Amino acid sequence: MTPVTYRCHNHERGHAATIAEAATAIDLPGPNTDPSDWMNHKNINNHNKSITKRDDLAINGAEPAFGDPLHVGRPNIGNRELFLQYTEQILDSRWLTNNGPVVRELEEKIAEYHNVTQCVAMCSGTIALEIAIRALKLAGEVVVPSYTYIATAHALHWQGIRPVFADIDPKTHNLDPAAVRRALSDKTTGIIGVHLWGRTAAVEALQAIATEHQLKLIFDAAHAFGCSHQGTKVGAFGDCEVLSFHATKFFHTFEGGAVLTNDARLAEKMRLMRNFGFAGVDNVIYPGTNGKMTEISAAMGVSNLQAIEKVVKHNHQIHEAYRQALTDISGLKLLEFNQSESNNYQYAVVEISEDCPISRDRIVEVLHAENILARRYFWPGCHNMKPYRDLYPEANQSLPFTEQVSERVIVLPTGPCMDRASVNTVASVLQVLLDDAAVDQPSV
Ligand code: T4K
Repeated sequence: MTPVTYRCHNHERGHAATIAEAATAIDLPGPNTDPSDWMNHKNINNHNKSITKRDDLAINGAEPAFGDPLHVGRPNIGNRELFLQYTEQILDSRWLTNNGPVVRELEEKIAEYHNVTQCVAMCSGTIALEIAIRALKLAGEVVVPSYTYIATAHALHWQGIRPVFADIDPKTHNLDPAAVRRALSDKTTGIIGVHLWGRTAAVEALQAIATEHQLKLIFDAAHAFGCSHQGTKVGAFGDCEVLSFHATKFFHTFEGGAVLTNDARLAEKMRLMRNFGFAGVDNVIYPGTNGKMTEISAAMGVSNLQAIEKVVKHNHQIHEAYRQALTDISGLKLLEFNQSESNNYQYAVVEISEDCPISRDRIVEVLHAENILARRYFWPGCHNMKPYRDLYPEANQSLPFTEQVSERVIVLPTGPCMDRASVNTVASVLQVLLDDAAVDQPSV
């Protein structure tokens, strides 16, 4: 491994290049070592209830299907043993943050994994978005989807930029390029596309608009770690792409995020910005912020990266299990991934049909009673959240598909707490509920 070298605040590097090198001395597992049991999770098989009729539902007085709750965002714990060994090493080294060796090692590995030259690790995806927005000098208005996590909009508003919400394509849940064109004004300086659920946005069409109107283009790739678009992994599209490493993400560092790009100058600027603008020990050349990732977070990242193929495989199996189990339930449709791309399969997103005999919110309520903590992401859309509803009350007029989709989506539990049997139990709850609602709606 080539050690990464550049200045860091208060410290000119002179010690061991990477933890990986130091680790050789203490015999850490190498990259080919089988990760410890990342799926070792007490929720697995905590259910044994058969659900075949309405009286079996917790909402009708039965025991919940699951003793422990099933979450949408149960964190993966990659290679636990490796993480603990890194932790010892970090504590012994007393180098805890400020662009330390494990952060640099993680950046190098993530850049390599995504085939880009630059990865700038940060303390959260939100800060990474804010820094990318600032480094690209966005101002005035920026076009974004409303159907996304609130952080995409906040990262703009926080910097005095107006998020102009454009509608989505109801088939992809991603920004509709035609709606983006309609949202442009003479104040527009950029577009932020979101690769929602890890399914990539309309990259070429958005790039064409950005080029035509001389706008900057950022992709919020918070859901899309390791995902590809026409065979190219995220990271290379637009001016830069932003990952989130929050605990609930496919790949996490407890909290964290990163900007990926092939633009070395942009990356250098963002490195400066995340470290208060320090260009040397006493030399501040920009009014920066603190966006740094800690060493312990990076250690979690390196440990998760080592187990990543197992996580993808497990997620894919769970997604396939949902696909099979939900096939015969009319009124529900599971969003598919393009099998010819790299996917992380982190989200199992179900859309209820227009003629579904029961409301989305009632379905979520029934699932919660079974300890199945399904989510209504990203209801009601950013434009309907108080800060933006107060500022831009007219925004809803141009967002019919955002409103429609956000009323119909349910995200089901995935990740290490799930196995095929739990998926089948979730599906049997849905089957009984919908069958029952179809014959006798008022009783459920
Ligand atoms: N852009 C997009 C498109 C995003 O989706 C996000 C974040 C961002 C930007 C910003 O990136 P960050 O600044 O967050 O790095 C969660 C996450 O907090 C958030 O990171 C994520 N998107 C969003 C989609 O989901 P919540 O509030 O809906 O979920 P939360 O934190 O309540 O957790 C979900 C479930 O996971 C719960 O049932 C509890 C369980 N859980 C959670 C944590 C933290 C665990 O079992 N263990 C845990 O440690 O936002």
